[in-house]
Amino acid sequence: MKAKLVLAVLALTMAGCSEVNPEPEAPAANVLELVIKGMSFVGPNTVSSGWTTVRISNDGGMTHFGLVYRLPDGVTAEMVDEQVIRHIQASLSARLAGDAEEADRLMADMPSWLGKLVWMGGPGMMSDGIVGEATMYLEPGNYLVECYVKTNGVQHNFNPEPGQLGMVHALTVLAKNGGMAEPEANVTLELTNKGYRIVEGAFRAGQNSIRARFVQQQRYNNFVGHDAHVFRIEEDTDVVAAAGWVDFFPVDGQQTPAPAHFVGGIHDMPEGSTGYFKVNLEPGTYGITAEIPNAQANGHFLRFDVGGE
Ligand SMILES: [Cu+2]
Repeated sequence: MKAKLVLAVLALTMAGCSEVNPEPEAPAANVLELVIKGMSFVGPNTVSSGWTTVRISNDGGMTHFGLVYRLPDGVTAEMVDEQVIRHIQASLSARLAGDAEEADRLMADMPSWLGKLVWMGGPGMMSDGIVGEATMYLEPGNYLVECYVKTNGVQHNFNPEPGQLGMVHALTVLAKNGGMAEPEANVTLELTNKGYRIVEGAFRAGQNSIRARFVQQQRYNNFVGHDAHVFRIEEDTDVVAAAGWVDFFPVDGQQTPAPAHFVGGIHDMPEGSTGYFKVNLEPGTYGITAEIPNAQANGHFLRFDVGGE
């Protein structure tokens, strides 16, 4: 009798356990992990759709980034390489050689589908040793992850070998939704035509998750738009040089070595969209700047302080 009762109680308790305390389910993660080897991204070429984290570990010895963009139907990585990247590199080489006319001609000679490439975020400027991370909502389709920082007058996305890609990584976002939840954030940053505004929260020491709201967006010189790149301001940092360095268009724009320590950020996204990025910050002073021409004069510069714990 007693044994039966104990068994019954035990059975009830166990049943109760499985109902009240189910195995906790780990939240779904949908992450594309890339590393940098020489002038290439290395990692998978597919990821599930929906909220998607692109995480890039940069221990390649120099500053890089990972712009993510969607290709229109019928446009391949090879077409981007041949008709856009090689033209821009040839233009840069002509300008460095003093032939401004040829440089301008090459920049004007772009395929009609150029305007249909959709910049969809991706990790911003990362100095050596930084892990860049950006999270965007990606629809299924064909994308590229690209870095076009310059070293010795050569863009990282350019490979002098015909038919070979540089820092251009083909990515297929699959129809299957990865089920990842929209990230949380401790800072909400708005990007408008006038610049940046922190509308909620504050930067802190340690890991930060920033919600970037692209309230207004436009293309400058047919290529770049509002984005956010975060750099550390030390006592000896030339802030004007660092804020201006991210401007892609001058021949020495984005030319390594970078004049400051860049800790990450997020690239352009379409007006009305929201993306997230992470930066790990030590106490100190930081600046946020954009890839657009004359970022600081356009208001696209924000200085902020991070206090100790
Ligand atoms: Cu690079």
